[in-house]
Amino acid sequence: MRVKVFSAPSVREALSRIKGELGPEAVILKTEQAKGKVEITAASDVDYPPLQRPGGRTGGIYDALDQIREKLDSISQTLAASPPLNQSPLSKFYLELLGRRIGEEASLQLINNLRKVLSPEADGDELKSQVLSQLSLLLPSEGIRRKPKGPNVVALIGPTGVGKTTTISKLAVSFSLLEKRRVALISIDTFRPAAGEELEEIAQALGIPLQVAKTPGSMGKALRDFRDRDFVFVDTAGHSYQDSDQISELKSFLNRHPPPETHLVLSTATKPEDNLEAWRRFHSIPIQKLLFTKLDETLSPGGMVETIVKTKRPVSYLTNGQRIPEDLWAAESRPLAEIIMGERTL
Ligand SMILES: Nc1nc2c(ncn2[C@@H]2O[C@H](COP(=O)(O)OP(=O)(O)OP(=O)(O)O)[C@@H](O)[C@H]2O)c(=O)[nH]1
Ligand SMILES: [Mg+2]
Repeated sequence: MRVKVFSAPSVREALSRIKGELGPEAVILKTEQAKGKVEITAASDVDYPPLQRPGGRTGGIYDALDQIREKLDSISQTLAASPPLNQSPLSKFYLELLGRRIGEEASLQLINNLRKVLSPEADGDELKSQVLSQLSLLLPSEGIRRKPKGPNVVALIGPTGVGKTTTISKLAVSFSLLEKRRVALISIDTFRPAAGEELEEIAQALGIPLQVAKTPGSMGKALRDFRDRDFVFVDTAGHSYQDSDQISELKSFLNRHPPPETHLVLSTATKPEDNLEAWRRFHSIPIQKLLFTKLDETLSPGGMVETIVKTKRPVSYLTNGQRIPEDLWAAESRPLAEIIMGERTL
């Protein structure tokens, strides 16, 4: 048996090299990720050619080569004894993960974690339950920070139209009416005239104060005015993430005391690569959590996984509709994994 490690930027490329070098019958023994690369250990049934000793010579280099050959044989046997990925239920499952738009890197990470905990024959119920447990571990969740001594300032930032203002309204209703907390609202309004008016109605209905901050100074004043509140929710006008000037201006508003806990709001109806690009653009502002909206508008919630794994940020809330406040859900890792695997809906 011949065993070789192939390193390539993507699984597809590694597989095509394996096929070219070891032939179509090659068996995948192990798959690993390393610094933006995929390493696949593959084997074929072609044996190492026996060592030719000119004139039957022994000793020195020939004995050393014999030992190396024995070592290689024993490594091959050990690797061959582990379940080959392309014959196990895990290989089918890997394709399922890709079909659920989980992304190559996160899918490989999940498969590798599963290999550590699953017995080789695991299938059916055991596989499903371990998948959900391992996937939950990749999806941290954490609600809004709750310092006993307020105010807890929470800012929602993100691309245009993802649902920031609607989500602020949901949070305001939920915290003030349902939890009976003292809530105030701030709307940062520099880029779009009358952005604050969108929250006026909800503030009036709830009888909670709203201030519109047009400069970083007026943001500071609003925070001082609201220092006796339990929660202050800060709405920001949407930004095209192409515009780095607007993002630095937003940063100067949020660079205040007490520092807001900032949630990046992303729509699940947006492609994962666009969400990751938004993360890169907004990342000059410290971001503590991710908040995903519009779950009702996507058939592939798996796209969230890649963003969560790559940004290493926990998810605070999910939203799945326009109703205030009904369509707001505190994120939890296990139900999130179940949603992604199509085992439940919100
Ligand atoms: N289907 C669906 N629509 C939503 C959800 N959240 C918000 N919306 C809708 O998305 C649209 C935009 O929502 P906004 O809250 O104004 O979005 P925004 O991020 O504040 O937009 P800008 O301030 O312009 O950046 C509105 O029609 C909302 O009703 C959701 O979870 N599901
Ligand atoms: Mg808005």
